[in-house]
Amino acid sequence: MTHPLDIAPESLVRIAADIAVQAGELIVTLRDRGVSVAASKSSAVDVVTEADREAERLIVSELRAARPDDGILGEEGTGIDGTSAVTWVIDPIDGTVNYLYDIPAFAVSIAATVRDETAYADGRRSIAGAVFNPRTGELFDAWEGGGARLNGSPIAGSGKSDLATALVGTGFGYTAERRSEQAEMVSRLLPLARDIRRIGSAALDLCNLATGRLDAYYELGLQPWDYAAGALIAEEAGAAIIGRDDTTRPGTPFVFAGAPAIVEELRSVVLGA
Ligand code: LIP
Repeated sequence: MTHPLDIAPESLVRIAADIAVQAGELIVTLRDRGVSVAASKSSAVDVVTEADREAERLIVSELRAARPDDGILGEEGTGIDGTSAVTWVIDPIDGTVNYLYDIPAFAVSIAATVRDETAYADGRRSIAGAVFNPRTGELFDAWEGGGARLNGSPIAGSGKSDLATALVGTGFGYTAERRSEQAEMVSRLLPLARDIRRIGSAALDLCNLATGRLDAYYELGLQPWDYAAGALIAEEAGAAIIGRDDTTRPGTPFVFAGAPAIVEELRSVVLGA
């Protein structure tokens, strides 16, 4: 497929996958030596570790070597303007609290994105992405129009058609005010869905949606690095991803993702519409 930007997305996904595996191997090595909080961000429980920072340095170095003209946006502060059409959006450890507690649900997320004001709220569209869970060895990847894979094998979402029997993933922010708002949302949903799962990594939530381990997922307040790769993987596996209303693009304001038959009902229930 010749991409209109004369970029071969399938070549980018290989770069994302290879570097995600390298960074994944680094973060588990560091974890096994012992980890501590290096700093906090939006609140005392919104933490960053030295491993986050070291992994981001590795990812940036490898991306710069592979594609020196591209831009890079990283969760831990990297902001490089490129001269090509591609900006890499990276989360060196998505599921940082799980990493801190060594709960095996954290991942390296790397996405190649292009400008597109019609796609996500941050004005980008992912054209290739990889999410790697180094504890499970699961590597999820996708490129635009190329489908989604888990360890090289094609994956597809559940195609669930009723919310009442749907398993729904979600997550909660790091401030008390945001969590109070999210508690009201989940209290509306709980009586109307099979159950919820709070796994603690948006990237893995979206990849679980892509494999059918979840039927839907929503979250308020994600950052582009949380969803950039996972959302592409979920879309390429057949999920629909929408914003808080029909005129708002998905992204930081809201991500509602799921089997196409239930995603709008999920939004209505969560928002109390
Ligand atoms: C996390 C997300 C998760 C969300 C957490 C946090 P981090 O990202 O992946 O879905 O519920 O509050 O934002 O901070 O681990 O990179």
